[in-house]
Amino acid sequence: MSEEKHMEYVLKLVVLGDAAVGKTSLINQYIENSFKEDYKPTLGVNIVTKNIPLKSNSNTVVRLVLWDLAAQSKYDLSRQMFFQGCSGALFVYDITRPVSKNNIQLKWYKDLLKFAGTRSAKEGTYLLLGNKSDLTDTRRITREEGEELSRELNAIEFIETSAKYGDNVEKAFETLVDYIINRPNAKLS
Ligand code: G3D
Ligand code: MG
Repeated sequence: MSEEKHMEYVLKLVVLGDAAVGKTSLINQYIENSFKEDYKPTLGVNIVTKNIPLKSNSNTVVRLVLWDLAAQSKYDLSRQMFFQGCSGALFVYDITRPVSKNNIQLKWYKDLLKFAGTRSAKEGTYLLLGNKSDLTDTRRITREEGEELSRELNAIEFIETSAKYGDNVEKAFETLVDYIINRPNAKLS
């Protein structure tokens, strides 16, 4: 009996966006009950992992390591560490709060450039998410405005999500993972 070769990739993804846009809710919705949480108070981050089988190869497992800023993070001190070794990012804004969208450009994208390096930014290994799509009555940012920002940032894709109801949540994470795994010269460890 021949032994099957088992492969495991480890992918670190960072989730970026203003407080209360729904970063933790998106991760919890995606991870469901299978999550392992490892809160590092000194870094101000939650690190959760999830193993996902690769659709194209059943012997290959991708271990996702998701880094999420805690609410009261001393983030300014640990940014370098936050971005170290990351393969991709999810930028999240709240469709009811224009300030949270403006800060993607003013703050979060700049941080990615600064701390993850221009190479990573140029390769565009990140998605833009407009979260809370269920809040139709209080929406203040149109889908078109989200798409426009996504083009400006050269993001892989723009997706509206509802972490509350799960709409497009799996799609968002898997679009990013598929892109990273399948692109040429994938930087995986
Ligand atoms: P953060 O991790 O980015 O700081 P959280 O954000 O995940 O803690 O979410 C902040 C608040 O927004 C939470 O409400 C959460 O339930 C809510 N929220 C997150 N995603 C959605 C969504 O898709 N739709 C709606 N309607 N609400 C969402 P509370 O009241 O617990 O502070
Ligand atoms: Mg949070």
